[in-house]
Amino acid sequence: MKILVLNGPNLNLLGKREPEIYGNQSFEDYFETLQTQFPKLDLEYYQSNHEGLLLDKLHEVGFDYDGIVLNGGAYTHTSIAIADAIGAITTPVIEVHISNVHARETFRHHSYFSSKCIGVIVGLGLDGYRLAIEHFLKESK
Ligand code: CA2
Repeated sequence: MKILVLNGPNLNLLGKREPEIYGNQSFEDYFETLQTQFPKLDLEYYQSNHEGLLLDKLHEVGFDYDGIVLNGGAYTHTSIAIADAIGAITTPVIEVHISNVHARETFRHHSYFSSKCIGVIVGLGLDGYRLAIEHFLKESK
């Protein structure tokens, strides 16, 4: 089973700044934990700060992989192009946000992605990624 974890802009800064919102662990470290938690899965991680590269990655894997866990960062609230890509691909996507976006600024309350995703997990910290993968695993059985 192949699952892509796809992170958008600024998520490469996790663990370096704003620990009160995003925690103090880097995503690379957390991804190693995820791989040990799901040793039988083919897990891939990709992060980009560039909208077009995120689109290219969705197009690349979105007809072959079994699931995509997407934290689009701030593009969640701005990108119709990424929303269109999620709608165009056949691989199911789960939207994840580390922070509870609904308890933050109003501009973070709207997501262009949510209606195109099979589910949304917000505010549970990095554990949201694990929960999304658990869901894909459960659905495949
Ligand atoms: O809560 C989330 O996961 C977000 O997707 C994170 C995005 C934010 O724009 C969304 O509204 C919610 C921002 C990621 C920035 O990550 C940083 C990490 C450390 C230091 C600075 C930014």
